[in-house]
Amino acid sequence: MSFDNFTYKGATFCVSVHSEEILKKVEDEFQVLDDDIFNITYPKSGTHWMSEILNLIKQNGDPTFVNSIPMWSRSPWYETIAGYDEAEKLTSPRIISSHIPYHIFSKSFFKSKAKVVYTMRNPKDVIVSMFYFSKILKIFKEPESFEAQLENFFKSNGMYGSWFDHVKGWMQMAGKDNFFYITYEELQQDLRGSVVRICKFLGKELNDEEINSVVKYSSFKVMKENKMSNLTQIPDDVLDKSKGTLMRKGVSGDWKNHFTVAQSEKFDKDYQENMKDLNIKFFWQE
Ligand code: PPS
Repeated sequence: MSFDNFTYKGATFCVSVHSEEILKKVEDEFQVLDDDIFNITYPKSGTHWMSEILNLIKQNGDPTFVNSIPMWSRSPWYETIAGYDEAEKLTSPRIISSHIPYHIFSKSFFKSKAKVVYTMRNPKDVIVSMFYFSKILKIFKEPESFEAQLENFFKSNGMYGSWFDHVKGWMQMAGKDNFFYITYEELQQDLRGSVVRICKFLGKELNDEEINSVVKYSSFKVMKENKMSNLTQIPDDVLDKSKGTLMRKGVSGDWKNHFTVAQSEKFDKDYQENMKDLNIKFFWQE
């Protein structure tokens, strides 16, 4: 995947989506409020899914809001040119999405009581998901091959920089009261249990019926049909919907259909090397 890019503080950004001016504002000027909730991920790790879950929790399981307001308006990506002003205007408690690397995150967060939910996904599935998304998002030049996509992953020149830097950066927050991390695989394995854990972290008490409703409306099947969540409302000059969709497969382990044994073994070796300093084992490794 390649695109017209620029580098800001060591991470790669896209000229048509980001600007240095907005990134500076994100870091230095954005006023984080005590009741803000940040939905943070590396791309293709479950951003839309977590956004839906958080917004449904905020609405006590009532789907009216997520069925009537587009994803990018209810929880904008605040580090983007299009999302920054929208995020500032949200009604509190604001749910703000972002792929921002930890070292560029808003400084005012660290003086606030705001919370971060950080969602990660098996990087092999991140690569597969990105491979297909690169074919439909028009700002990307279509990858020559899966092999090329895989190689790029280790070159750190993907959007938002290196997956390893992103995860290791955000994991510096692990153990803090206002930071909760979860994996896409845990959401897959036990969505209801995950929703209960997220509610507990947010201090939000939902009854059984409300939790069931969060689970129902954030399921892949329902989200895929929700025009406000599935990106089908994005104009054709941005997303070539004839070639695919954001809501592609929604499964864990699709990498097994794409990686050769040799590619997988090499990936595992490189992964170990890059992650050797982090003493956290993630769910997909178990
Ligand atoms: S983005 O563009 O970076 O914000 O993409 P992101 O939302 O992080 O990731 C897209 C992948 O998440 C899958 N997805 C889901 N999986 C399961 N259940 C639900 N409800 C759900 N919603 C989104 C989506 O299908 C993409 O994964 P792939 O593997 O490509 O299908």
